[in-house]
Amino acid sequence: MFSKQTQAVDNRQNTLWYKGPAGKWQEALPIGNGRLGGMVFGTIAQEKIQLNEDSIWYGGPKRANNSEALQYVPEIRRLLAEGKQQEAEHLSRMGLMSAPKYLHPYQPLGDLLIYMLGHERQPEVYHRELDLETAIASVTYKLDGFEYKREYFSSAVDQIVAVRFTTNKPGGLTFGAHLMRRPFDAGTKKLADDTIMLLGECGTEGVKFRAGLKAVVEGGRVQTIGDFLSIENADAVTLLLAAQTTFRYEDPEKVCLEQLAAASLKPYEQLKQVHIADYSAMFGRVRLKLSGAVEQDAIAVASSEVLEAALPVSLPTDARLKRLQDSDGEDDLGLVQLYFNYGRYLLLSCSRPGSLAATLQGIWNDSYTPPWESKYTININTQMNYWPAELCNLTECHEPLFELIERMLPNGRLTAQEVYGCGGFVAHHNTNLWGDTHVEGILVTASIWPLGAAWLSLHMWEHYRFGLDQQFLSKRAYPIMKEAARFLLDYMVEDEKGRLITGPSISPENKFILPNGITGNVCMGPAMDLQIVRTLFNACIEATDLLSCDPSFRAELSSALERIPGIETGKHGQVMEWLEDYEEYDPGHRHISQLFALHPGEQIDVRRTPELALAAKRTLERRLSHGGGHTGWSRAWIINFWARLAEGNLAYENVRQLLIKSTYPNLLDAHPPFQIDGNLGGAAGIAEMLLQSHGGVIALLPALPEAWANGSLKGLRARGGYEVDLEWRNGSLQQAFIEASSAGLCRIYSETELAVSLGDEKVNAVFDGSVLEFDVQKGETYRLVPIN
Ligand code: FUC
Repeated sequence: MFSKQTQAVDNRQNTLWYKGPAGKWQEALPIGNGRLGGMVFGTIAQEKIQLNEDSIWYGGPKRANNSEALQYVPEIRRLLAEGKQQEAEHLSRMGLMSAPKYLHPYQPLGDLLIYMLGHERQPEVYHRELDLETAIASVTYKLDGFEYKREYFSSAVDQIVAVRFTTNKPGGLTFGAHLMRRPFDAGTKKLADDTIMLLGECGTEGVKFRAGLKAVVEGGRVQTIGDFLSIENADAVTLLLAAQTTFRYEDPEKVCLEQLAAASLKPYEQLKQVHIADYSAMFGRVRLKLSGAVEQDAIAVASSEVLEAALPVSLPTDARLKRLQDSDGEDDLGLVQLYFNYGRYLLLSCSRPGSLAATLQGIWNDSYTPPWESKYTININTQMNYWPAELCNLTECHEPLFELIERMLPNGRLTAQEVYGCGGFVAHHNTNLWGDTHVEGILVTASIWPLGAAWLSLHMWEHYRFGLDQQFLSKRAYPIMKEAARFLLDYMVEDEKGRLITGPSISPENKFILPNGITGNVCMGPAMDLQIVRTLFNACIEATDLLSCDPSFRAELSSALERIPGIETGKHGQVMEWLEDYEEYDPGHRHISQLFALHPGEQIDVRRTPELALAAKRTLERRLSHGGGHTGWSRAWIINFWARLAEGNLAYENVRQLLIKSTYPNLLDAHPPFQIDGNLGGAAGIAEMLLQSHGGVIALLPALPEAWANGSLKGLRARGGYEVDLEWRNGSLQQAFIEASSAGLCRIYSETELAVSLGDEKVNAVFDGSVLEFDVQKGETYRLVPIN
């Protein structure tokens, strides 16, 4: 009898490692428990751990809808209809946008700095690493023949960051540790001989925060001197850091002290093991092994065991990346695996139940004025952060996004009423800690875009589609989707051809050139808007069927759908980005919004709509030939697009380009600067190359590149409540295991017939030449093998 393989884990494959400390932030290693994060530099004499807490944002809520907007929306539409582009944009800027009083960025908490006595020398040996299997960073070095080790992790269980120092030199640890405060923070106070507390605030309307640092010393002693914890002649020390803000607690100091007290009662080894158990239970759900072409003999020897990737694990990670960059893309499948696993690690470390949603930088930001305020840009970036959540079996990491959407809801209702005179829920291209939804900023290129809530609400629908949680659908997803759809029904207008269209809006964030040479952004009915509307309305209709509710709303959606323009192709054979076949101002633009329907949407499909799929291909080729994919996230989206187009080699080429052009030595994504969307979208893209489940069918190895001829994969999820394991050889599926979480009809896309079995029993399946169908029972795992 065949059973699912348990794969042996080799930690070296899932470790980022370096021969020296980080010289700059882009070399430091991220740790995080969703809420509390650090960037570990690993410097010997003066260690630095740059810290973040997810609710430390400058300033308070803005709730600043432009109070005059209501009267100008029809006026802007009229100007657009009359072809008065510049006048329409001029009025949009003044009439719709909320004056930015001040920007409200996500901010750092501060730095934990550690000054070691007598360590100002070159070490004899040095090693720094981040183990993705345990979510523990560590540094080991040798000085004067003595060994020193540091371990760093952020525990979701104990809600603290722990930094552990050990040495084989008796009493060999003497150092001062302090929390570097920001110029505008109140300072640090002493709470006990072993505890200091940093006091901070984020402007008069913003949150106040506390960060407590406590030393647990073995041998030697601890006292405070000035702002420092002073540790003398210890054998081992654990530094515990807790941080909280008034966003969650009235008295953050009290909570910090409770968390420090609780953690300090546990032996370090217990803190560590509990952290590893909690983290690895989620991280270990998915395993990916990739190998290139392997000789037949080797395959025979390896039999059903997993083939090792060609891994230069002996090279430090930065050197390995550089090798790829210098050779312009020589295969390093181990690095691809590492990048994929790092994406899962990062999502788990910056978005967990109880934390806030991942910002543009996850939780890792060292600037008080970060690019784009390190907030939530919801015209692609925040959504991309969550693409791996369901597919890569980290569904609980999606929860903070749902809470963000729910926090936005009351604001979005007000914005819908005050700006557009509409019901329902609207949001524009940005939101923040407070879930603001107004038309933000002064940039017409980005701001005039009221589809943010609609796109985000589809994430709740996707959560349902993957897990089939009826309760979630009825209590949380559908009510939000319905309000996002309500807004659109009220907001869309009829054009001169009787079609229902959105507008004023934009195609993020590209410009078109009108026949008279004038360039513009603001328009009626850009392609992505209409694709999102169609996706959302269809999802709502399906939800009303599943929940047997709202027949009149359902009817309203159905009749609206009949009047919404479909996807059109233009003069370059491309998918049109706007309702008219305008020339793009920037044909290589980083946003490829008109392909929403290809990914994450599914109206364009290689099998169901081959002509549109061809147009999507032309669109990508056109973007790329004009320099597209130049930001990390754009490149990551391109991987997902090629994967959906079943173009494995092109998808892989873009994985390589992501690593070559848009990746820092710590493997964080370079927009540039650092943005986490490229990491997370890239990881999702790699998964999407191997498993897809849109359009009602599961596709196994839909975009397998030639270079990944052999490999295996365990634990990805497919829509319909499935978990999938795959094994392939010489570019062909060897076997698949599909575990069903509920009874139903499983549909697999396949070019060849597959035999289905459950244990030793054959399962009846119907194959029509492209789709294999068989009934599944809840909790059972089915084995699929090609019939030769
Ligand atoms: C969008 C993108 C930019 C950047 C910003 C945060 O505006 O166009 O490239 O990622 O979001």
